[in-house]
Amino acid sequence: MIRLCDYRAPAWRVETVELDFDLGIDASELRSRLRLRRDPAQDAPLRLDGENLQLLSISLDGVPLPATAYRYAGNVLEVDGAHDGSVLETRVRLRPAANTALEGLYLSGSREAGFLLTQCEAEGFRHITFFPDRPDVLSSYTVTLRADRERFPVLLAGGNPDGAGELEGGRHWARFVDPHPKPSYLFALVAGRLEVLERDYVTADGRAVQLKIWAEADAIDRCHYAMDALERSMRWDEQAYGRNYDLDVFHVVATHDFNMGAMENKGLNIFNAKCLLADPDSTTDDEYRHVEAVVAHEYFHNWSGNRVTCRDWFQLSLKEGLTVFREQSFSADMNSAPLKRIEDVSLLRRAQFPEDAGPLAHPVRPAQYSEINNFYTATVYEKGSELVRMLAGALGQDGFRRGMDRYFERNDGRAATIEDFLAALGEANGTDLTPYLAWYGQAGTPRLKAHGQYDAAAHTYTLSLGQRAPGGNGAEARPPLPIPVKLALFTRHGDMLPLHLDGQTSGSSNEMVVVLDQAERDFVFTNVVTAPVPSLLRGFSAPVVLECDYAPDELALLLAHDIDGFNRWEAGQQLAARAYENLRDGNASDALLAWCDALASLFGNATIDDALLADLLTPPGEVELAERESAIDPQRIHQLRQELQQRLAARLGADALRQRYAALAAHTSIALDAVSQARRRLKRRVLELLALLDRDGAAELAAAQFRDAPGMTDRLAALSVLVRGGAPQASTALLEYRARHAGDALALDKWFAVQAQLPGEPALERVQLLERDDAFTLKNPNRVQSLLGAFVRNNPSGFHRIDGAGYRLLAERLVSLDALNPQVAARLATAFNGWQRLESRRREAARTVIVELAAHRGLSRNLAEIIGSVLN
Ligand code: B3K
Ligand code: ZN
Repeated sequence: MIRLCDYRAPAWRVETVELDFDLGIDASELRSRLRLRRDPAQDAPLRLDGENLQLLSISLDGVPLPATAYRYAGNVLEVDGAHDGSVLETRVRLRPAANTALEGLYLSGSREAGFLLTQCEAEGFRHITFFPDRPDVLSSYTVTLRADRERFPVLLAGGNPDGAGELEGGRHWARFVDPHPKPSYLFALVAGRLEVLERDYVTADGRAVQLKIWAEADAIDRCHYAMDALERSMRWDEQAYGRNYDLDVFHVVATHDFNMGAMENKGLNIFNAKCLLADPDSTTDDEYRHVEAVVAHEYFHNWSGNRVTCRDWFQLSLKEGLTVFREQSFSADMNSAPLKRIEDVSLLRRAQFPEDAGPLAHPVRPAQYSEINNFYTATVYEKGSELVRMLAGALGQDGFRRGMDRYFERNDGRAATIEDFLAALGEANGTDLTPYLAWYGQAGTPRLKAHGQYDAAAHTYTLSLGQRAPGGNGAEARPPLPIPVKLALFTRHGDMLPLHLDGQTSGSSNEMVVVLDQAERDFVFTNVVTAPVPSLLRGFSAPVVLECDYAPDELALLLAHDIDGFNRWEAGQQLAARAYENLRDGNASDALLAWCDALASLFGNATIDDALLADLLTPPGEVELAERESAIDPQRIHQLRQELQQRLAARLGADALRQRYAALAAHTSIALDAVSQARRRLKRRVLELLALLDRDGAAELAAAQFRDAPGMTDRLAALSVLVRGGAPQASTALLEYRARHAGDALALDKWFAVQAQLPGEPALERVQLLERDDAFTLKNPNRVQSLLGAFVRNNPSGFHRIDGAGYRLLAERLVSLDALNPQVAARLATAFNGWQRLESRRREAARTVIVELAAHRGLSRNLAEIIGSVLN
């Protein structure tokens, strides 16, 4: 276990790094020269990290070391005799083609046509050479690459180009110098046959930059959208944060073999192809927005992550939470802000809330870990972003900008901490933000209880707010958190009331933020002329679960009238959850009626945005509904949710749905503007609802939509309706899709995923059948994710079979996968999270499987840590 409280500054730093690579697919050799600096206050021997390295030679200050002068064991190289200013030189041999973990130097694609690349974050650099592989060691890099020109025509590393030329025997070389000292996790190289898309860019502060996006020949035409997104991101960061790019060239590379979404290596971002490539025939609208967001995210890291990096991996959210926040703000500016907020909060609830409620829960700044790669979680990223959002809200737009300027200025070229961040934001605004530090240190989702009391005689409205820490160890002892609650009060006619907070003299407005910073507190509003309906936590102003005793008609009122798009949707979600409970408990159906009536009237309302309407017509997902239960039966939840949607569809009426579908389908376009995207989104939702009333009719419409679809959004939506509805047309459509997109890995991923999400019992057999498909392999993370990931994560009713067969399948695949790629295996294994809250038969079945897996010998540290935690 590594613990935050054990942090010590490095005893040895590396001032300059010179790396010389001789690249080959099977074997690559690397000579490294490190100029060392010693911390005079510490007396530790020189110890460098190094994993699975074949050491060929080693010398210190030009003198080859005898075997007695160094020891390489347990992934540490200890060297005697080094002093401040010493130069350590090592030569190692690496085996890229044999590297299936996709960490360090590895091969993407086939031996004949593929290319070499690296992935270092978090601790991959130690798989490349000996180094103090920790983020607080910042060094200047000079990298020289040598390789066969025919096989590796393109040679790239981070930094600015510093010469290139020919060598004997058909070989060539290229050198890169990075003027910005950086931690080893930001090192990268790429070598192989790649095509390039180029654009010139001039930064706001006048630097001419070449933007170069690299991809294999068959993919380069699909990089234009990413290039536009990159340019938009660069402009936005200049305008919103005053941040300019700082090298002469910015490389971006696409690979199909990547453990995550993308990586912000300095000057050489590397992307999973699914987060970079886009064209209308193979990319859905949602994926387009995702590409834009990930391109922006990685670019924004150049400041929030690279120029200012993390002192240690416990501070990971310092760069990730902040960068997600920056990315979300960018996406909100580029697209619709309320829709973006709905999407982000949905993700938080689907991915982070369950994580925070189970055995894998950890604070945004964890206190300990065994394998850091297991901590690139929804908590560190998404909840981390919510914490930054609260801080930004507390400071206001100008104050936050002032604080961010101070943060970048003061920490530029440093490895910083969360405390540094809060200090810079606070000091630039003359305020103390340290109370927010508590948010970073505790796991679990806090509950916010709200109760309102109207005094008609006194014209006062008292809002009582209380907070409750989530259960678990030490919950009672936790200090209260500052919880900003943005609120408004509505009349029963849907108008907003002016707010006068008792004791506050300044003018009134219709919306304000109160901060609950103690266990309980009353907020008294005066001059309230009528009993109001409160709209609380507007825009989701804090990552909490709100418990408020609304009556169904009050939620319906907010759903109809709230002008905060997010809260309008949120009122609908709360109402839908109550409607679901009506069905489940078989009692009163007041919420069900209110929900259906409110949506029926919105459905007939021509002024509402199509995309928002589509979201309003979607009840909380199965995972979110499960969060509200104690003995979870995922198949029953699925059935109830289907019934809920069927009731809604019936209330809207088959004719109205058909008419709406026809009107939306009359627009056939692949345009990416907001209106066209919104139409496609609503068209899909309407078709899904219609399928619950008129199976055959909807299947015919879907089959026609599939056949005539001008782009992937419509095609995939239609395919999904056919497959999930078990329509007779589904098998032909699947075959056609398979043939049409046979050469397109990203489109094939969607073909696997759509089938893996077949609801209920039949899913498992389908998954097993698809595992035998020629295109399936455990070696490719995207393919694993598209079949197994989609099954275990996005298909609760399929995965949680009562006979436990889903759990057994997952456990078996985890063992095979772990031997190839521990990071991917560990991520997949988090699907076992929450098994303790399953109803008893499933719980027993899951427990047996997990216990057996935990006892399996030779699990990677990654997988062992997840399985071990999940069992507790
Ligand atoms: N920083 C990388 C993630 C690295 C994950 C290492 N297991 C991508 C990102 O967050 O931008
Ligand atoms: Zn990131």
